Amino acid sequence: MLEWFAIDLIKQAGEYIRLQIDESYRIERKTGKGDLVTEIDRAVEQLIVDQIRESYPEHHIIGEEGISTQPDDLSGTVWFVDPIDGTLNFIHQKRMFAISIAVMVDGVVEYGFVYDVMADELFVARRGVGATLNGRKLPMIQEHHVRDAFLSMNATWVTPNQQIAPEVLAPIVRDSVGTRAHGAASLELAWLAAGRVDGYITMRNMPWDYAAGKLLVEEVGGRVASIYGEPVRYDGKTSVLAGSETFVKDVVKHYVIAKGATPEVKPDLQIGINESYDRVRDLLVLANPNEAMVRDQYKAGTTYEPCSAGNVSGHICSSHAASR
Ligand code: 2AM
Ligand code: CA
Repeated sequence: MLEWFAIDLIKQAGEYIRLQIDESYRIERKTGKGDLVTEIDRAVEQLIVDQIRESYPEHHIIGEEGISTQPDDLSGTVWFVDPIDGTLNFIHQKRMFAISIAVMVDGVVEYGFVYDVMADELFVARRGVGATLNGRKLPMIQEHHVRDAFLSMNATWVTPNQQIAPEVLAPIVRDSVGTRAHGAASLELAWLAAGRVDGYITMRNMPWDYAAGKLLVEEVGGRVASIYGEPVRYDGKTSVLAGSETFVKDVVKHYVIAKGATPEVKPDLQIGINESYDRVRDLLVLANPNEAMVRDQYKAGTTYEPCSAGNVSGHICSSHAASR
């Protein structure tokens, strides 16, 4: 049965991580100094993907490290796999990271598994049946307003960032009982389901970060939405606002909407066609100091310019690219 297969798999993967955690391993940067991947992340994803493929060859797998071919859509059975959620915690703290696996069938998440590897705590959710922690059923969560909530939220979102104006979320930090930054979305959602925190907010998660944790929260009566109160999407990056129904409504109504923040006004990226060489000259020369060559390439192809909040933030030439 799928549930036992997944539990066995996640425990095996956890055992592998525990054996490797004190060994030396390669670390690579992905998008920045805080976005890292280790060879352990990749090895764990490979272990999980191999076993799913062997037992369920017709299923699709969407893994953070992209070991398997990504499906074109979410039809059929899709596994969302994050081999190590909280890679920075794994590297620096050697604790507070999780393996997160969710199983979606025809667009609906049916199972969620979050395994806190070092604490040996396995959270399991089955849609419509409930959520458990190491086999014990989790009770329904308590209702909270922001003023009596203990929150999990990274400091990133109350400093200048690309996703939201800091003044939207800073009052939540001020008004709540306390805020902690735990750094592993799946665990923060699992802890919410277990009543250890009363809310979780992030502006940037991918489906493998939250799909399993979201079902855990929903199975104990909580709600998971975007920061604007919309359903979260499974086809790309999204904000995540999770807590009791009261908490989610309070945040959306009294903080997000009250500040006039909507998905339409948040900084967005628009890509237009560049029609003035002078507008992009400096950036082009930054990428290739040979201006004669740059000018030839510019004339020969099409140049696109991404704009964020009205400012040119980079350029893409048909024959080469540079950005800042
Ligand atoms: P990760 O460790 O698997 O990358 C940290 O606040 C949480 O956000 C972690 O769950 C982390 O997952 C996730 N995260 C970090 N960088 C991210 C990014 N660029 N996009 C989506 N999720 C990210
Ligand atoms: Ca990860």
